Amino acid sequence: MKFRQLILSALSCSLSAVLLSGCNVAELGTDNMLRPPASVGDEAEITQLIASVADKNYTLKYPKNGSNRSAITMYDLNGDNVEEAVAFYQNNDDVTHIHMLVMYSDSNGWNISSDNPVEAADIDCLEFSNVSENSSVDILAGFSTLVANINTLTCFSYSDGVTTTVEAGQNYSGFSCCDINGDNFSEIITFQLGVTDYPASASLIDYNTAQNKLYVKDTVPMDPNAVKFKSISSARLDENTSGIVLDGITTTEEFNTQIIYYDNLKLKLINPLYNEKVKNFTKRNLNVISADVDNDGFIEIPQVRQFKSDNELKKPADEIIWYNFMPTSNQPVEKCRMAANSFYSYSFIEPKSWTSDSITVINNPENNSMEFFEWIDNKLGGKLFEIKTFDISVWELGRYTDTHTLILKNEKYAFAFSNENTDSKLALSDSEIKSGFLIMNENTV
Ligand SMILES: [Ca+2]
Ligand SMILES: [Ca+2]
Ligand SMILES: [Ca+2]
Repeated sequence: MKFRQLILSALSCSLSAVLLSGCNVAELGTDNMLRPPASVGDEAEITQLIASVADKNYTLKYPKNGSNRSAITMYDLNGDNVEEAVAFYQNNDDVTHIHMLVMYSDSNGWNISSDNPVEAADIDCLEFSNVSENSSVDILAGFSTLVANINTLTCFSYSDGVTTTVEAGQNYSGFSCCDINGDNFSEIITFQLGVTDYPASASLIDYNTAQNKLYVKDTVPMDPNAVKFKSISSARLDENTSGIVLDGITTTEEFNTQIIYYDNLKLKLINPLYNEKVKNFTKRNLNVISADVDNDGFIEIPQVRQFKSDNELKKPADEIIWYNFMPTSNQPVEKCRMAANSFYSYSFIEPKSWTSDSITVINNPENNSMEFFEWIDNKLGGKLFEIKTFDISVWELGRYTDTHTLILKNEKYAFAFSNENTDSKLALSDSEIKSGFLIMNENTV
């Protein structure tokens, strides 16, 4: 099924959008994706080492989710600038276990640190994060069970060639790591989609040093209607608070956003946008995900509504209103508004001078255009300008350069505007129109 979907392009305009890194991100990779693969020599030696510990017939296993999707992942666990290797395999005679191998290299070549068989149907994901509050980065491996959306968390700590098991075993559908309480060590936030006997919830998993184990510090209910997460990103919510922002797809194929953060005073995990009795204001049909749209380091969450029209033949465009969510005020704070054209995947950032409901935007599919009007006393007022999409071959013929001014073009389309230059106080200059234009990426679900 194809949804109308808009994802802001990070490379598009002055207003760029990028999912924050710094913490693990579920769907979109972090720097480990950019890491070069092991040298051919290393890889051959590692492969040989796996074959030496596995049965004669074995299969390499690949994590299905997360940013590390290889059977062999290189990562410097102990910070000595030499990478260790983590690999997954299954002996063909024992399909009830997946083995996780930790390997390290020294002057003699590659060695096994540990071979950990885990009872599991498959490997869900592999992340690296310092949760055990020592000098090494821990290995967090999630294993699938036979029940969909129920995975099991495992944690391993590596130091000087030795891998130790950190007691874990929590169930989850997805998880993300970030320093959610500001103590400079990562915690794990697990998400459970609603499954029989497992209510939809988020849990804060912390580390108990004395017992060397992960434990559930707090749990908060989540929206049971979210059946899948489109995007999970750890992000700064305000100066003092980091949280996890989740864009979910609901049973009715709508989208909504939930925010999970930790209140250090109440010592509680909070999901402020979910309340069983109150509609989540981010519920939307348009597939647009949370992002730092103005590149100021704080994530924005989208609300989508339609512009107004006084005429059935003039279909209003979608408007995306972006909010910051500040835990201190526990209120969404409006950041900026955009008129969105999901068909041609672009949007227009409304200038601050346009107060709420002072303008409206109409989609004109016959003309391939989005038309901007004054909105006065609940009626369409004067036209301010239009943005029109031309097939690039048509634009290159040059027939429209008298009426329209090019904003940008790509291999497929030319985007151009025609400014009415009225004396309306809402009118924009040509350069203001150009700078408000933003290309978005289109994807399919
Ligand atoms: Ca190392
Ligand atoms: Ca922390
Ligand atoms: Ca921002």
